[in-house]
Amino acid sequence: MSNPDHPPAVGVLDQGPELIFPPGFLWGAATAAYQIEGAATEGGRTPSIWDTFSHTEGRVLAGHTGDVACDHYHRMPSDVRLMAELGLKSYRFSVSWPRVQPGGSGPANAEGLDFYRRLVDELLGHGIEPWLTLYHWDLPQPLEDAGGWPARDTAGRFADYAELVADALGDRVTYWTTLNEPWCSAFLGYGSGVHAPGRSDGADAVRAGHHLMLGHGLAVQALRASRPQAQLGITVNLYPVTPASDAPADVDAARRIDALANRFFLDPVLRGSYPTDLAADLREVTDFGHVRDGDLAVISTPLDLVGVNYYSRHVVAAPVEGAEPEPYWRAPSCWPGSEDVRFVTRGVPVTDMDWEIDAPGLTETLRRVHEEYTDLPLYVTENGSAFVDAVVDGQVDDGDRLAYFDAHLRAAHEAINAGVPLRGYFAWSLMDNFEWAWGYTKRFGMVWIDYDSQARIPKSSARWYAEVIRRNGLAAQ
Ligand code: IFM
Repeated sequence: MSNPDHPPAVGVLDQGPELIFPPGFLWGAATAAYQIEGAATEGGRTPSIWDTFSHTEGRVLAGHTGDVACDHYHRMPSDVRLMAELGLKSYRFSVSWPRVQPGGSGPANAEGLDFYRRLVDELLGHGIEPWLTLYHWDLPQPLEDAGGWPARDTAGRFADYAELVADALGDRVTYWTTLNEPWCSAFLGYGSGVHAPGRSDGADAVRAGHHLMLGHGLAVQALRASRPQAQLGITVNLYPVTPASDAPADVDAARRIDALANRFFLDPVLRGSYPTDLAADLREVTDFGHVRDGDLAVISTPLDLVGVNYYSRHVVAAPVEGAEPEPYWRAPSCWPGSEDVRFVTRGVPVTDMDWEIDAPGLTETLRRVHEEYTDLPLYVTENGSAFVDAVVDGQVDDGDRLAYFDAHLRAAHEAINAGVPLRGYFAWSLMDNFEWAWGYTKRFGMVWIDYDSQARIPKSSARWYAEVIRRNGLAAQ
């Protein structure tokens, strides 16, 4: 019902009752260190794999790097004020490993940790709950030089780093996620090589995935020991995988991609085992000899929450003669053992990333995690869209992005109605930023960044989101 005290959200017709979320629902926005901080060589920070990769010709579009990014390192207090103006209840950020532990091992860098102490204090001072992600893809370069994630030792280094961050920030941060999207680190970083460190070997990708999860489990154990009150979780990027038809070969293609995209991580972390069909699919790639006794018990160390990042759906089909392999996340090298599966485009609206917009897929994904895997509280730790925005008369009217958020929040609400213990939602992203191999050419932000002047302009989606947060829900259609 339209309520004079609660005016309709910008751009959305208020034709029915509001869709209210549960009390205490954690409304937030997310970013990641390399994508926004800049200050790549300041305060004792040393290079990560993304510094090396982005400075290597031909790796990132237009030669963009994260050297300056959104200059958040220097503008942090005013960025937090902006978050407070939007009414964010929580802010999900990541810690740059090479900023706080240069080189990836040894003592902490006090100056680096101090940046995050100040950030957390600013957030708490504005009543914003800090949500800390330990690893959002910026492995210190010396650890890559020593073998990277395909090397088992990297898992142990990650646990040491987690302990060091917990010592510094554990008294004031409640929510911790270990890894962000280990699929991307493993399969884009070591399989297709479109992400740092740019290596391309199916067996290495599988080993990297295992050691990322091992590092996650070891880090959870270290954090649990030193901070028993902390809420600990992992963030995985999940996709519903749908066969293009009922034909058995298409159904089997969907099973294979689901195993690599979703169950590769969900099963070990939440069930303590690898899916048996995955091992069979990968038999030509690896014998899983890198998995040692006890690893899966560590990987499945109990958690307090699961973070789900959701962007789109995969629709797949069996291979056809002569089909052209497609680029990026459809690249065959992302899918060891399933290189010949075809990704099908349905002709539905897409974002500027060419990702199909599929809000019901969010309901489906959340329900699946809850119904097949866990009763733990779930959080959407990322959801959002890139569109081509423009500043007109000092404003950015991003109706497409606003509609994307609106549809996905409705889908999230539907999941709650279906019994999913969804406790929060983080929009990706607070601000435009360095979109990895796409550099600054893709804008995901609710806040426009002028990369020349570093001016910030909240887009219409930001104003709309502020209103959603204020009323703890949104207008029904
Ligand atoms: O920008 C990324 C983010 O770093 C991880 N999740 C997906 C986003 C959009 O590609």
